[in-house]
Amino acid sequence: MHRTELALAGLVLATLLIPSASLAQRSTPVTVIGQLRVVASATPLTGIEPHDVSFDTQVLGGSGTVAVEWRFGDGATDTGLNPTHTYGAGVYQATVIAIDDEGATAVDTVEVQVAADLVPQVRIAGDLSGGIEPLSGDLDALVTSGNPPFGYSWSIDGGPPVATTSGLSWALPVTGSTLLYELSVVVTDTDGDVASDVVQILSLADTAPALSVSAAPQVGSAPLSVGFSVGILDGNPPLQVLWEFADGTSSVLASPSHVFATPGTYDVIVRVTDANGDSATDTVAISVTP
Ligand SMILES: [Ca+2]
Ligand SMILES: [Ca+2]
Repeated sequence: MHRTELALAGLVLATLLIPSASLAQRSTPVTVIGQLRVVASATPLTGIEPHDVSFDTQVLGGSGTVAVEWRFGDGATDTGLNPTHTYGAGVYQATVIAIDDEGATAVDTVEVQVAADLVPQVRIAGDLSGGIEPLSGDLDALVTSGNPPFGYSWSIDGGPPVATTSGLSWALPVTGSTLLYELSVVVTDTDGDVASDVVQILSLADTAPALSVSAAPQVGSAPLSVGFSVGILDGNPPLQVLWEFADGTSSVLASPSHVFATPGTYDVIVRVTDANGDSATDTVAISVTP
């Protein structure tokens, strides 16, 4: 209720206390003394330690001089109408007591809630595994403790903020180079305490394999046993190797040996496929004589 309304309510109460008959019998105006009332208010009612509260006292009615005393609920007191008080963490019933010259008393109470000052801690969770470019994913800042609400600031490699929410959807640039990125978040709680975390994400350059095949011997009489090998440059591991010997057989060994039983010319093909599907082939001809 607004103070003005409270004051009006007090006046109405005072009017009701006057017997209408006695008013009519008096020939001179009377001084009306309303019932003593007191209204306590405080602001702000909630906060974080150390929490400064301003109190206000509204005294209505009463006879003569009205004295007040605030009891803040933590052992401290004050006799002013508008005291201030600093609280530690806890829930307090702050009470104001008013006493007039005739010993009438009135009491009112406000509750003050003060939270402990906590320091946040933050841990980044989400897509952290890295891999072959282009890379993208989602991260979350998991905050424990601290005083909400929290502010967030994400950055990549110490650059300007890229997001100010608890989550980050990130996409790393395609550079053609293998680079280690640092993604970090700074969390600030409502009273300015700060926490941070950082994660590293490895972005691998996307390369395609390049091959150089070798075989020995490449010519000989049947049955001819040939040893094969392939030199591989680049490509993103793991690499898969497939040899096709042109006689209906194949091998997935890196350096297979193969026996050609029947005379003829065989165009042996080796295909290497990397982790993200890039592939290359090379061939070598084997001549088997009778
Ligand atoms: Ca805090
Ligand atoms: Ca690749």
